[in-house]
Amino acid sequence: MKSMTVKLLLSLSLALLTLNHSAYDKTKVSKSLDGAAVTILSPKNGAVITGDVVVKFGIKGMDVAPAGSDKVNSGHHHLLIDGTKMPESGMPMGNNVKHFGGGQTETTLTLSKGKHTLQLILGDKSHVPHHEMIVSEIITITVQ
Ligand SMILES: [Cu+2]
Repeated sequence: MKSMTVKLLLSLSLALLTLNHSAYDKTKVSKSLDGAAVTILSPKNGAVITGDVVVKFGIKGMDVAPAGSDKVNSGHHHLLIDGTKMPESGMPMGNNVKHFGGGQTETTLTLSKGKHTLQLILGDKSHVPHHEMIVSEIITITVQ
């Protein structure tokens, strides 16, 4: 009788787990390596910039590879500009971020005058953030 209860509980919790993770199958999400990080190398936080903004992307502990690449422990950069909400775990990032699916490590932005925030997010070959998510600090710049 006791073992039946245990079995029932086990299958119940398995069913719950399956439900919880139907939109987020961790077995399919690319894993990030311990210590992996992305950084906005330039501009510096607080920079005041006249004209176009050249943004340089840094990465350590993982490699940059184009979208679609099967290279292990890799991803491509995504830039969140004036973002208010982080991408969803386990879902491909959409048009709310700029994709650098060619494996680019810098870009030039033409931004309106005023304050802007920038943040990098690494995504795997399918544009899905890794687990754990690899994101940079948010920097604030002023375009004049
Ligand atoms: Cu992408």
